[in-house]
Amino acid sequence: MFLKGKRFLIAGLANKHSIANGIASAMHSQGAELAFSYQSERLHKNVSKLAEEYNSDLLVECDVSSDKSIEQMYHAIAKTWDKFDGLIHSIGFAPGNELDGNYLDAATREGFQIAHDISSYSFTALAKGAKPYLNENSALLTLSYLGAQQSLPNYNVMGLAKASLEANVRFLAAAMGRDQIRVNGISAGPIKTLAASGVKNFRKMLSSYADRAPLGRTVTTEEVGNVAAFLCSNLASGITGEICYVDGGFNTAALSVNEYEDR
Ligand code: NAD
Ligand code: 0WE
Repeated sequence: MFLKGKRFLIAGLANKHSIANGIASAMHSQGAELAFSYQSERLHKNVSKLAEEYNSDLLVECDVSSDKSIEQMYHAIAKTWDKFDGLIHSIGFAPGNELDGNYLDAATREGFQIAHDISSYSFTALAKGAKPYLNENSALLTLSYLGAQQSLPNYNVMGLAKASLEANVRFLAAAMGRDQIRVNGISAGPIKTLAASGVKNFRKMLSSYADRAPLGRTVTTEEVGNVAAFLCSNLASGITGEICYVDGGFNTAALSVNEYEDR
């Protein structure tokens, strides 16, 4: 129970398939007390059902594209929690038409701005708002993807936004470290969530991943959740500014072992 006595806000829970749900489950198992923020009224019922399983009734609406919405969320949380111990940012978005086809053809100024605002700046905005309420030894965590480091089909402007998010992790770590607040990221392998549904050839991508990854499979939200729980706990007290890969080793392998084994 390495999160006993700690309180975390989880932003980005949409349904049971969400990476945020794997994180909530693992953190709850380790004894954490949880609050949830959800994007819009439309998600309230879903989120409150899931939150119940984690003995949480601290649910607040927050659209991270609005500073006012973020301010209202922290105001509402402060009515129940005087202080807390960190937050999980599990939010990413680009307009759908940006994530289809050739990057140069798909890219627009507006899509670029929205992707960077929702997927990267919002982490800074949440950190800024949380700062007055954070205990010492707090931890902030966000979710990234390999597209931050390497190009791949269709991920397009989200790759640029994730590169910005990973730099954000390093600059926030430097900005908050002297207050003993740690900031890290997890770069997760592909998982079939709401944000991945509707992505062209996603199933084909999952099987290419499984094939090249040293573990020979993709990862689960539970596996991402366990690493999230570790990074937010005092077990990781010496880790900050880091991007930790939870991808079955995919990013470490240039070729699949399958194609070269003599069997
Ligand atoms: P998901 O759809 O379950 O979660 C995305 C969340 O972002 C949703 O809860 C949605 O409500 C929220 N969101 C979008 N715009 C928002 C806004 N304006 N205000 C507040 N919330 C907003 O999908 P997921 O796959 O669990 O995604 C969570 C994170 O994990 C994202 O950052 C995503 O980029 C990242 N990630 C996903 C994968 C994958 O393959 N699924 C892999 C690596 C990283
Ligand atoms: O970060 C993500 C999801 C990003 C995402 C997905 C959508 C689809 C629906 C952001 N915005 C939107 N907007 C929508 O309208 N992942 C890592 C999952 C993902 O998404 C991809 C991937 C992978 C992997 C998109 C194209 C190619 C690969």
